[in-house]
Amino acid sequence: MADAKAQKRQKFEGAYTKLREELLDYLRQEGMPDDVVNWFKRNIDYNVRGGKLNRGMSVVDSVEILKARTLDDDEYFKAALLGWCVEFLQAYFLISDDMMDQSVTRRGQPCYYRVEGVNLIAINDAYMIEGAIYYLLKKHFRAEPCYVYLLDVFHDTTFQTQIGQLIDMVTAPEDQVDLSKFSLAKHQKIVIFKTAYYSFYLPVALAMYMCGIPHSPPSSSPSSSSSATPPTDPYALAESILVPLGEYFQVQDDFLDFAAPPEVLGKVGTDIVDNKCSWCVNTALALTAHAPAQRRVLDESYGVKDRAAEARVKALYEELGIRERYAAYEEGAYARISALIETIPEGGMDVGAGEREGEGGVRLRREVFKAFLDKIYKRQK
Ligand code: GPP
Ligand code: MG
Ligand code: MG
Ligand code: MG
Repeated sequence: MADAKAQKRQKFEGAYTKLREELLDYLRQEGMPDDVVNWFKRNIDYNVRGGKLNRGMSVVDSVEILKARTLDDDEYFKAALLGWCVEFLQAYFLISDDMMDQSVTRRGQPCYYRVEGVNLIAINDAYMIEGAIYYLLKKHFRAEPCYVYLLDVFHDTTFQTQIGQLIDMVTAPEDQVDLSKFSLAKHQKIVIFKTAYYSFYLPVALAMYMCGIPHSPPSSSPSSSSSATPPTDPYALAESILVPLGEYFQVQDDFLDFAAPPEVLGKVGTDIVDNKCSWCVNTALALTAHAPAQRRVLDESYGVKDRAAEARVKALYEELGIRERYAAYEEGAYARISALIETIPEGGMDVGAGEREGEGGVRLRREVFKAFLDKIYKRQK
């Protein structure tokens, strides 16, 4: 089992080596000096690989589920390319975010802008990683009918993530604690825009476009926009499931930052000390709305760079029963998302996309979404 997972990752990493060569070849063909080519190589190696690769590999998984068969070599490479483009997008975000947050480490090594000799060149390096996405898409998809949709979805999710980053920066500046700016409603906006679109919707939408799933024309009946009726457009349907899933994932991330033992989580949580607009503090704020003494603990100790202050906030979280609140949230989220997934017919939704001769057409299947939900439900790290 663990072996199969390692093999899958290795195969995915094989595609990276090929894509990196294509990018470096382009620079060489344009006559770039060796030190420039080597700088770019170090940039992408440092920033794009070495993450968990969950987002990227989920594009491949989704294409396999949609086609309901093993991919041939060309299909695999194309799906992996789209997956790597998601990883490139994430690398571009994280380099920039670490500069804005003045963070020190990422993935167990110094943040890229802190590497000797990099500093503000990291800004251009982040832009170049973004530029590489469009170079690779053009090279491999320009002649395909889905090309314009791939461009659109990358542009749209990039802008959504930038909006999410802005709400985050404005709501929770690290050096200026003001808990009156926080609320669960704002938290929801931040996590949906900053995380859910690019981490959950983007990989699945890319897989769907690659499989040739068309948009359905907007329905003329006004009732279709009511929340009781699932969207008829397959992309709107996917979004209606994946955005709540992404939101659940981030609430979990916030909870684990406070509650998971560091030896299990693989890092020490810093949300309290860093004044993060986390689900935990927003829940605590809601619970202490009529308890001034407990609220004072938050006002005096949240976002304070001091271990004792952090311990006081953690003790208050325990007193308020944040663990039990989270357990209830998790059950509710699981039930809600399962119900959304079940709006897809059991044998899959007919999306009118053709397949190779002799094979069944592509259908939008529950398994695409279940695969995500099962990976996340009750995760400990
Ligand atoms: C990380 O959030 C930030 C993003 C995923 C989006 C950044 C978007 C940009 C347009 C730059 P974080 O700062 O809350 O998390 P971490 O702890 O990983 O730094
Ligand atoms: Mg950050
Ligand atoms: Mg940030
Ligand atoms: Mg976190």
